[in-house]
Order: sequence, then C-alpha cells, then structure tokens
Amino acid sequence: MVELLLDTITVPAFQQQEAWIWIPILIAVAALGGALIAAFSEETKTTKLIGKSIGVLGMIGSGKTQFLKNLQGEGKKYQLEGYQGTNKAEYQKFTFKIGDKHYEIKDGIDIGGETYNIKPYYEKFLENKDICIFLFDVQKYKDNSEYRKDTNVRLDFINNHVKDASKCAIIGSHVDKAKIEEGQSIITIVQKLVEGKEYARLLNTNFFAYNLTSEEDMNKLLNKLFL
Ligand SMILES: Nc1nc2c(ncn2[C@@H]2O[C@H](COP(=O)(O)OP(=O)(O)O)[C@@H](O)[C@H]2O)c(=O)[nH]1
Ligand SMILES: [Mg+2]
Repeated sequence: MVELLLDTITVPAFQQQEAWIWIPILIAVAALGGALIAAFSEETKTTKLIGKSIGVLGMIGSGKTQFLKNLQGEGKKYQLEGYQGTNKAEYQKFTFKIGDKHYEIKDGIDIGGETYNIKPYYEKFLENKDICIFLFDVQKYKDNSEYRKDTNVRLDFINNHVKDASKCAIIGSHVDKAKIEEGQSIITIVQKLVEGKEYARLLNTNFFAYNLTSEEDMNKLLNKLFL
C-alpha cells in the first residue's frame, strides 16, 4: 500500500536537481563547522610571584625538565637531546637569577601515578616553599578524561596549600599540540572543565597555556611571573 503510494508521487525535474546540488553543499558546511585549528598560546591575568623559594611540581611528561632546563638557559641543548619524560627523574636544586632577583629552585623527584603516594608527597613538598609552579599537558587534559582526573587530584592538593595567587602559577604546556575550534580559547575550555570546583580559582590567575619549547613563550612566561 505504502509502496504503491510512493510510486505514484512524481517530483518535478527541477526540484530533483535542486536536491542534488544541496547535498555536497551541506557536507561542506558540516565539515567546516567541525574543523579544528591549532590552539594559540594565551594566559589569564597574571601577578608577580612573591617569595624566595620555588617548588616545581607536575604531571609526568608535562615539561618540568624542559622548564627547569629553560631556567638554567639550557633549553635549546636539552631539546636537541630528544629526551622523553621519565618517572624516575630527580632534579637538583639550583639558583635562578632574573633581573636583580634570585630564587632558589628546590630539588625534587618525579613521582608516579599512585594517588596515595602523591598526597603526602605534595603536602610535604609544598610545606617549605614560598612559591609553587605546577605543570600539566593541556592537550592531554582537554582530550583525555583519565589524565584530567589525575591532574585535578593534584590541583586539589595544591589548592589546599596555596593562600593567594602570588604564590602559585599553573602552566598548561603543549598548547601547540592542542586542537580547538576556530574562535575558541583553550583557557576558557579548561576553565569550563573545572567549573564549580574549589581548585578552579587556581586557573583564574597565573594560568598559562604555553609551548615550553618556544623561546617566545618562555620569555613571556618569565616576564609575567618574575620581572
Ligand atoms: N611540543 C611541546 N613539547 C614540549 C612542551 N613542553 C615539553 N615538551 C617536550 O615534552 C617532552 C617531555 O618533557 P619533560 O620536560 O621531559 O617532562 P617531565 O616528565 O615533566 O620532566 C620533552 O621532549 C619536552 O621537550 C611543549 O609545550 N610543547
Ligand atoms: Mg623530568
């Protein structure tokens, strides 16, 4: 019965032609709407970090060693070695001089993924440092919910120890690898992901989505935090 009805419907030739024209146009529009572009480096409002001693914490592979080598002026050399992140790395304390300021960068270790290890380690580590710098990979944070969860656990620990924004900076590294839709902001995307959480405040000030292998980004970072 239905088939019979459909068979009897006749469509004028010009209307059929119109429909065919629209199909590729609709596909093109859909493809354009979903097109992703490389995220750009950006930061929230910033404040100078106040204090003498700095503790650097962060996710494995987030760029801690890259960042520390950059501070020591070895960024380029380090990059050429093609070093990959490891969970066994330790780093030595050193003095970082910028302008007429001196900071003591405290020694530390990269600790693994087990959350029960992290809480006591983070608490002890943060106890005797004026300033905390925390790094995570912003591309992984956006695209990988497990990674995001692990990062949030650490942000929560840090939030409990940090009194005000001048004591803390959060660096979302690997921004050059993140893909976003045109007109979006990676900072806003991350802020939306933590909406309502207490540690969200850590991402309102001194939060940088940067490429740590870029000299320009690194200079901007040091300028905004220290000079
Ligand atoms: N493309 C890109 N690579 C980065 C960035 N930050 C760090 N890396 C690289 O990522 C790798 C892991 O970084 P690393 O400093 O060893 O991480 P760690 O485990 O936190 O010490 C190294 O090859 C770095 O050069 C970034 O912002 N963009
Ligand atoms: Mg390292």
